[in-house]
Amino acid sequence: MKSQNCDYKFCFGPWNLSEGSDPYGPPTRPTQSFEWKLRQLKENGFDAMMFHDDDAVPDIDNKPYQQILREAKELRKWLNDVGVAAEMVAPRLWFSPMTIDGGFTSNDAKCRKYAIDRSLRTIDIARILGTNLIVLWLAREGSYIRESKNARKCVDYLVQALNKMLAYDRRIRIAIEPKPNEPMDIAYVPTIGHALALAILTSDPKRVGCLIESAHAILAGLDPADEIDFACSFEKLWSLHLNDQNGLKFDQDKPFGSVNLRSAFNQVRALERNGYGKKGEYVCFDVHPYRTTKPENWAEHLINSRKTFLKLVQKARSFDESAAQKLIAQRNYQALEQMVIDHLLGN
Ligand code: GLO
Ligand code: MG
Repeated sequence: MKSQNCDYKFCFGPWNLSEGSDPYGPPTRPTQSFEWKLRQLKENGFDAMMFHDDDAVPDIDNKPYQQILREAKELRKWLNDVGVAAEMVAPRLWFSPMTIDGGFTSNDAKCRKYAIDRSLRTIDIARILGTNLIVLWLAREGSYIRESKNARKCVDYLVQALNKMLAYDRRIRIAIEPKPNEPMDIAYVPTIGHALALAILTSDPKRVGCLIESAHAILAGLDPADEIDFACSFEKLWSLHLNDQNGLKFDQDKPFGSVNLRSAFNQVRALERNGYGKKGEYVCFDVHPYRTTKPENWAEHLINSRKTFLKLVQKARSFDESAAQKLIAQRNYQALEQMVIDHLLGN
């Protein structure tokens, strides 16, 4: 089902209704059930939910295979009943003690096997939830201490893991979500360029694409709109985490457009010109409520991100393209810039 008044479909994940803990303090809001989160999603006009494997099947590492399948089926029924789709499933390869030194690129062969096995369970869950999209945020694939790992070998390990996943189910597509740092000092797949280059090394490059998160591009010193155009040039942008980020610091996951409205406008323009969403792709907001947010305002960062996005779609569609083209032909970029500012300010 599409949201009203717009051609885009929207989603978020259960973790986007986080409870306010940070590395320096405990939660600031009470724990909420998955049912409550699903209700927030539905009531606020979203169409789908993103899942980590253990959002779908909690405590997945301690459950037998048949039980994992059974619980995934129960969840599918629940989602069908409330009319919510599953956008993707992502293996959470960064919580378990087996992934302390990396998932696919751990120095320990047993740990690498754990990461692959768990990713195959993720595929089982995705199949049951009715999505063929597997998202890989390669959180711990990198190093804190450069000499502790062999980066050349790690590229091979990543390719081997992707190949195992691709062979396990011929229908899945893998979207790599690059991020340059945090939790690692430096990640092995920091940008969209790296993700798409890695795809070429796999056994089925057509089924390996990417997911852009605005904040991750900014953390890599890149422009999210240009990253969108780049990925779309390869027809590889299969999902999107819109948010915002105030410069080079910890991953902030701020509401979309809250730091840099002009950059948000340019991201929406890039999506519009590439026809993002026309093949069923979702606009997801990977945003977090502030630690200070009161329980009664819990979902507002999501509601506001969607609201800003929809307003920017209108701004992108009402931008006077022919006036812009005239200024471009005259090389009058100063006037072009002011035209954009006036347009955003509503003058
Ligand atoms: C963290 C990532 C994270 C992923 C999610 C899906 O920085 O953005 O939120 O998007 O785990 O894999
Ligand atoms: Mg993300």
